[in-house]
Amino acid sequence: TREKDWWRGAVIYQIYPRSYQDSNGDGIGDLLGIVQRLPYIASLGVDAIWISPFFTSPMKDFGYDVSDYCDVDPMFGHLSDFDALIDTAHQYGVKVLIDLVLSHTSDQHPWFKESRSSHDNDKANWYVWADAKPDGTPPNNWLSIFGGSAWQWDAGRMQYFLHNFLTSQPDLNFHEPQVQAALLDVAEFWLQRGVDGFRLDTINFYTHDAELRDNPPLAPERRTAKTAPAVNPYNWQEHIYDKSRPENLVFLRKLRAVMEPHNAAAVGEVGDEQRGLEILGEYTKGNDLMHMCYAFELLSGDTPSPEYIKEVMDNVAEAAPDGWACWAYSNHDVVRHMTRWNLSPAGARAFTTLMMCLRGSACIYQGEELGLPEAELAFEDLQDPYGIQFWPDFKGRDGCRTPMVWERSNHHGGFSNSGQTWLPVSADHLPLAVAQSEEEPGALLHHYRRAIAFRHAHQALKTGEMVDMRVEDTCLIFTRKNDEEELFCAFNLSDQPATLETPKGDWYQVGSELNSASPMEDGKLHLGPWQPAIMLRE
Ligand code: TEU
Ligand code: CA
Repeated sequence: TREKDWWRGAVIYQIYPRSYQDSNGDGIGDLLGIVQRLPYIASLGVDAIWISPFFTSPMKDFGYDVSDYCDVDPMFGHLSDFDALIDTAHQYGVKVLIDLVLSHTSDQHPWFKESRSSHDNDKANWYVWADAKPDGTPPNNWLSIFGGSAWQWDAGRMQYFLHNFLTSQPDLNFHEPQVQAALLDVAEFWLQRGVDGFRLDTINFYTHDAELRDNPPLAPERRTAKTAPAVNPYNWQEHIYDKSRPENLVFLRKLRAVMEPHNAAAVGEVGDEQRGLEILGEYTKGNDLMHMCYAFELLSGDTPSPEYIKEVMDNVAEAAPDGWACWAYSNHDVVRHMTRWNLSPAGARAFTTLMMCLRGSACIYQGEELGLPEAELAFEDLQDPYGIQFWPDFKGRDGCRTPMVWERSNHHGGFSNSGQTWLPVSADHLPLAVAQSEEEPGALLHHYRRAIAFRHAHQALKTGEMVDMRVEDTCLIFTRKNDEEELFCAFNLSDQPATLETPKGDWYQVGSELNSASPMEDGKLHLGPWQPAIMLRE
C-alpha cells in the first residue's frame, strides 16, 4: 500500500545508469550495479530514485533514443535485473521512478522502420511526415535543439520527418490516436512491473501544430542571455508552434488516469526558457495532470542571489498556486553546480540546506552529494553529439556524466574493473570518492544526509506553506508552516557575515547540525558567511 501523496516534498536521487556502477566489467554502468549500491542510496535518506533511460537503444543520445520501450538494453542488463532492482529498492524503502521518453523514439524503433517503409503502412501516420516545399526545402522553419533544421529528408518516402533533437530521434505524432494508445500501454507495462512513477522527458514537445505553421522570430528585445545564448540559433525563434501546444494536456490527462490506480507520481520535464514558470503552472494545475514539474530556474546561470530566488519562488506561487515544482541544481544535461556557481564547501552546504527548506520536491543528481565539480574533458573524450556539434563554445553534457567515484585508490574509482570506461573517471573527483567522504567528518556527504533527515523530521518543510519571503542584507528569509509547526528560515547567501532582526515571538534554534545560528541576546541574529538560521516557533 502506497501513501498517495508521498511525492509532495520528496527527495529524489537521480541516477545516470551508464555512470553509476559497472557490475560486469564492460566499462558501462548497469542495473545490477545500481542494485549493489542500494545500501548507499538508502543511507542518503532519499525517498525515491529516478533512473535515466535503460531501455533498448542504439545509444545515439545515450538512451534518450528508445528502440524498445518495454525491454532493458543488454548493456544495462535484463528485465529480471530490473525486477531485482525494484524489489531491493522497495525493501530499503526507496521508490523507483523511471524515465519515459515518449515524445520521440529512436529511428531504429520498429514503429519508425515501418512508418518510413511506405505511405500506406499501418504506422504511416505514427511520425510527423511532411512534403518538401516546391523548392525542395523543409516544410517550415522549425529548428532542432541539437542544431540545424528540425526536419530530416527521407529518400524512401520522399518526405521530411520531424525531430526536435537528433535526426535519429524522430518525433512521434501525438495527433494519431493509435500512438497515444501505444504509449499509454507502455506506461501500464511498467506500472504493472511495480514502478512508483515516472520522470517524463520533454512533455511539452509531445504535440506539434498540425498546420505546421512557421515559428515567428524572437523579438530582438526578448533576446536576453537566457533566451538566446549565441551558440544555438534555436533560441532565435519564438517556440509557439513546435512545442508547448495545448493538446499536450489532453494526452497527459489520459496518462494520469492510467497512473492513478497505482498511486504513481509523475515529474514532467517542461523546458521552455521563453515561458518560464508559467508553463509549470499550466502542466501541474488541478489533480489530473502532472503531479510535479521539473523547474529549470536553478539549473542554469550564475550563483542565484537571494533576490533571484525570491523572484523565482514568487513566480511559482503566482503561476502555479496549486501546482508543484521539483527543484534541482544539477542533472545529466547541465554543468555541475559546484562548478557553475563556483561554490566553496560552505556555499555548497548552504544551498543544500536551502533546497531542503524550499516548498516543492527536490532532485539530487548523483555525485552532487560528494561535491563533485564538472569533469574537464578533452575533445577526443567527448561522447555527447550535442557537445561535438557546438564545441568549443558549448562543451556538451559529458562533463557531468563521468562515472561516479566510490573509492579513491581503486581502479577507475571503484566504478568498474574494466580496462577502459565509457567516459574517463575524473582525477579531480577521486579525493571526493564515497569511501573517502565517509571517513572525513567535514565531507559534504554527511551534510546531505543531515539536511535530508532534517527535512523528513519536519513535515512543514515537505508540505507546509512557504510565506513571508523577503530579502534582508545578503539573506533570503521565509517561513514554512502547517497546522502543527512553524519554521523560520534565513539563509545568508554570501561569504560575508550578516546581521538580521530576530523574528517576533518565541522561537528556538533547530538544525544546529546544519550550522544553524542561534539567536543572540541583543535581539539580533548574527549569521556567519553562508550560515543559515532555522528556528521553530515555541
Ligand atoms: O532534455 C530536454 C532538453 O534538452 C531540454 O531541457 C531543452 O534544453 C530545453 O527544452 C530547451 O528549451 C531531455 C533529456 O534530459 C536529455 O538528456 C535528452 O537529450 C533530451 O531530452 C532528448 O530526449
Ligand atoms: Ca556494465
